[in-house]
Amino acid sequence: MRVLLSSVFKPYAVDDSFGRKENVMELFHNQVTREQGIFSLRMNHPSSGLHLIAENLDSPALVLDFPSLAEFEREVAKGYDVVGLSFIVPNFAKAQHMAKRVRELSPRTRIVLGGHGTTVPDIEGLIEHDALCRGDGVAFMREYLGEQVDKPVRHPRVYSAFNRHFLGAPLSGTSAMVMPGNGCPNACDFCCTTHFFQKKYTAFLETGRQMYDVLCDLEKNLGATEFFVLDENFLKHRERTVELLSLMEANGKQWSFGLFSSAESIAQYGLDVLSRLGIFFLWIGVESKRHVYAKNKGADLRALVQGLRSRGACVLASGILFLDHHTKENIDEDIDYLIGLEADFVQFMQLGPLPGTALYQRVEASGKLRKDVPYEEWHGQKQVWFDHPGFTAAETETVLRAAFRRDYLTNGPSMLRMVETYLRGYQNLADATEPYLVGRRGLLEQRLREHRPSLAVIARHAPTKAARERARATEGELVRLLGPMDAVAQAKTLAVRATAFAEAVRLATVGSARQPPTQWTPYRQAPVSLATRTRGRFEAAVSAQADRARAALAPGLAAARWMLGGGALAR
Ligand code: B12
Ligand code: SF4
Repeated sequence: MRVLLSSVFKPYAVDDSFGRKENVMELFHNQVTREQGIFSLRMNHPSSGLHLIAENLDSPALVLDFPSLAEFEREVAKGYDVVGLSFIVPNFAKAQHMAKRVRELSPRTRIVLGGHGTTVPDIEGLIEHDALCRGDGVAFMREYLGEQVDKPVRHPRVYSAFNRHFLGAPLSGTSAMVMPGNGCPNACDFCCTTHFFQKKYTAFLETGRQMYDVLCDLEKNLGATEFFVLDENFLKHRERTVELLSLMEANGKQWSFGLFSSAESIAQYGLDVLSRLGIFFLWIGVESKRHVYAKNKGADLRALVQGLRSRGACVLASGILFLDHHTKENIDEDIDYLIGLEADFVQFMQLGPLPGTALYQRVEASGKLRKDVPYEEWHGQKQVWFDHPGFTAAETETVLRAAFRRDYLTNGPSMLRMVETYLRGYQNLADATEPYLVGRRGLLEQRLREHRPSLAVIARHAPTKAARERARATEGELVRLLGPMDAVAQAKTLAVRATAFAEAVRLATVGSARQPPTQWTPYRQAPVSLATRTRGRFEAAVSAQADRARAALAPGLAAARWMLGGGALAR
């Protein structure tokens, strides 16, 4: 059996018959720093679910991530036994087209659909397929291919992010993806993952020891000491975390982690434990001040955010706009609350009834679901797809954008906040003498040194005087603590100034969309040839040049047409 596992095809974040420009294939630029111009943090993440499945099969498999349609079609034409497509609801039209092309190009190939997009109502009749997986794909694909199902799950070796840029300059460092488990038992009504995995948690890595062994493997083979943990509520499982930390300490591992966790889970640990664990990024679902979800009951979220930041852990606070209780008069209460937490990053997401959730059932039953809105627009970053009593769809777009702008103008660029957080963590450990904590301080120093060259650009170009002054004060404090910048750092500062200028020009002319390069990852089969890999890049470069030429010529052509037509065309 030869298996091809593919993500949906690019281009992403453009208006075409398969997608919309707001649906950006990046975490930060899509839903966090999207209004921060040149200060937006840019990076891509691989389709981890596909790697997890591929690693756990016996059959040879190829994971094709971010292909162009042409690359996908050329691969399909090679005649695979099975093609697995992973998609989410807003990428429905892409998956539908890909399945159709598989049928046309290789009729004998069986098509398996997986991922959150499989919850689309009546999908059975909407997308060509032979099998449909709603839930975990590892067990499903093993069974589908006639392989042994109840074997332990092996962890793939995957980088967590690539194509990482800030101010147009590449960011250094290597981080690996870790997937300890799927699902969450908290059952928040709007949440896709809890519903998709039957409101329960399934651990792939059950103990701290298992997780430790996987991290050692990733460190050895990928050179990673920083890990992004793809688990909806990692800290909920205290025993596993505590065992992991004790193994790290016993073996002198100075690893650091980016995590998702809810306030009630975080509350099980003191700040000291979290700082020893080396958390550098923590995503917390704050949701709303007035509508308090069970996971946030009794939590002082501002104190939590500030406590974490004082230990060098950057916080992403996530909030939901257009909940039932929101009106034009009171929505600012939640927006101000989110901004007032002074987190490093703020995500505003529109309430989105997605199939499979309790929220969807409720909205659908009330007759408020907008069935005329195509799935491409069900992404939460433009207009809501249900009738809200307090807002028109167009108003939801304006309010969302204004919320992001207000956070940016009030708290400054997120990257400035992040450097401030690392600085606070460093200062907190200034007097530490215990070797493990001295190591932690060293890591924070390394992060400060990496981001220091950007401070000069922030100090000059941040949107407000207050943010520019904070950047200068931060650099002043760094001079005091670490000394003046050496020649290398100064050269980097000059380079970042140049890339920041180029990035500003790019944003103003070409726009902010960036396409991730195609990733070909073979499992149990020969590497993909250089010719195959470079052909797509060449095609992409040619088409990007053609787009640029079209954009550059457009005003001239329009003027010529107008003159030739005596202005008639302009009317
Ligand atoms: C990483 C991530 C991203 C990355 C995408 C990286 C990539 N290369 O695709 C980024 C940050 C770019 C992103 C963006 C968006 N995302 Co996102 N993202 C996630 C996140 C946090 C993790 C996904 C993941 O890797 N999980 C770990 C793996 C192991 O689980 P999994 O993907 O579910 O895969 C398992 C099963 O689903 C199944 N499976 C998956 N694919 C396949 C394929 C086959 C053939 C089979 C058999 C099985 C199978 O098997 C896997 C192993 O068990 C999830 C939330 C979550 N925790 O799951 C949201 C999530 C998937 N994203 C979501 C959404 C909506 C978006 C955005 C629209 C932004 C937004 N509004 O949240 C954009 C869209 C971007 C775009 N243009 O497509 C929704 C999907 C909702 C839905 N019902 O469709 C989720 C669930 C979050 C949410 N809002 O609740 N996202
Ligand atoms: S705590 Fe987070 S992951 Fe768990 S159900 Fe609620 S929103 Fe989903």
